[in-house]
Amino acid sequence: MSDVLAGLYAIVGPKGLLTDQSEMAAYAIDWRKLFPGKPLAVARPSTTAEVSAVMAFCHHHGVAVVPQGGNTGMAGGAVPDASGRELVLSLARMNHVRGIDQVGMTLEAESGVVLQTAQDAALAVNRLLPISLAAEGSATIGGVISTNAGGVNVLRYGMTRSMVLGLEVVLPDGLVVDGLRQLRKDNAGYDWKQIFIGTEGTLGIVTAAVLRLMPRPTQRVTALVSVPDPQAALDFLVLAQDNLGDTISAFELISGFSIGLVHEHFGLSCPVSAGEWYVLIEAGATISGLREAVETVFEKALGQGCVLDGAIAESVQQASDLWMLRERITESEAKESKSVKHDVSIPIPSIPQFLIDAGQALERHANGTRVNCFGHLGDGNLHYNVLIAGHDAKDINRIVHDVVDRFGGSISAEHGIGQYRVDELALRRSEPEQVLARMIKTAIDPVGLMNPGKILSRREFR
Ligand code: 2HG
Ligand code: ZN
Repeated sequence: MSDVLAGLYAIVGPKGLLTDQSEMAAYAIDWRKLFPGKPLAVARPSTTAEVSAVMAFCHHHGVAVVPQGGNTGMAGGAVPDASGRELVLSLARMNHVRGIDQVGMTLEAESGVVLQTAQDAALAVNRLLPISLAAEGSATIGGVISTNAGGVNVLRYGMTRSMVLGLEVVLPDGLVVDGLRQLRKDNAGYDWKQIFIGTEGTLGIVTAAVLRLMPRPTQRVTALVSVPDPQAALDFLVLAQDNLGDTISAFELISGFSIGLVHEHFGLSCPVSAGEWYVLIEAGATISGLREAVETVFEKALGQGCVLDGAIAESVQQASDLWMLRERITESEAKESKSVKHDVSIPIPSIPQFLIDAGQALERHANGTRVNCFGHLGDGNLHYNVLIAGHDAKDINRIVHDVVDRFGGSISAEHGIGQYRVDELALRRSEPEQVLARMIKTAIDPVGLMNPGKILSRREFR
């Protein structure tokens, strides 16, 4: 064992260090298998003090560290490069929910707690942790914070950032910064926690968090409707906003193509007559009358012609079946073909025109590609995934992102930059924005040891 491995072993003990290639395999590559890496080792500390000691040790020895949660990310942000010199620091053993405050509506959890475990802990005291995404059975609190994850409830509750009240982080040199406050209002100085949310472990390691909880809706109405086109989906959104207000928690656009993939690969049938596009809408409330209100919106929408057909779930099981049609899209796509993913934000009224323009641009430059489009229409976030037919991923990214730029959009709404979008980000952000990003990185991680090559190019920092 090398001196470095022996030093790490002395800190985290036998349960906390993996060096065997087969044991490290799952930590070495992202789930889409796009970014195979080779870790120096995998450290699995079980306390903040151990994380701090590992970081101080790595800082002293110039070892780069790649933090990893559930490894469910879409952009290769949590895996090491192939050099065999980067240490993966898995937070998986830091998996305790430390406490819940029902009155103050907060939950404190270590960063390796699986999102679903935290959601269940909140439900047990009749509260809601509204961060919700398809990977919630494996994604961790630290991971969703570090990527500022979105998901299906952003429309009502905001991104992960809006749920974070307090953070504990470990800086690249091992300094522990404890900001685990439960306060709703706290203007005492810099709100430093914000720079660790969504920066994908490039500035430090999130070890624990205090999250805001919400009242748990006692009634929930879930419906799937077919719509003639994306503009009609937006007309339906306006009707829903006017009549259901902020009870709407999810408003998901699904293409007929996506529904077809889920049918093909999981045998799931759609209860609504075939359309080019669909919307999955969910509303929740703690006072009565919600279902009647949704039915009224549905009637109006049918009358206006923005909805063609629809089904309102009659039971929890039916609601979950409708959600399966949405949640299985990513896996169906993976079974169908290789794909070039785009996770774009577009100003909401421009979405129909964006879809037309992006389709035409692909036709011009990459004829014969198929597009799996779905996403969080209520937030202006589309997953515009191009199923590859012998085209270069970089070209496809460029074509789609050029259209995104024309609409003043963003090339990453919720998945982050990771290593997948580093070059594209450098093209799309202004020079002053890039200067500022480098100033922040250099101030906190001057040696460039934190998650190298993620968000910012490796060339600039190592
Ligand atoms: C979702 O909305 C996820 O289901 C995954 O963000 C999107 O597979 C994708 O591109
Ligand atoms: Zn998504």
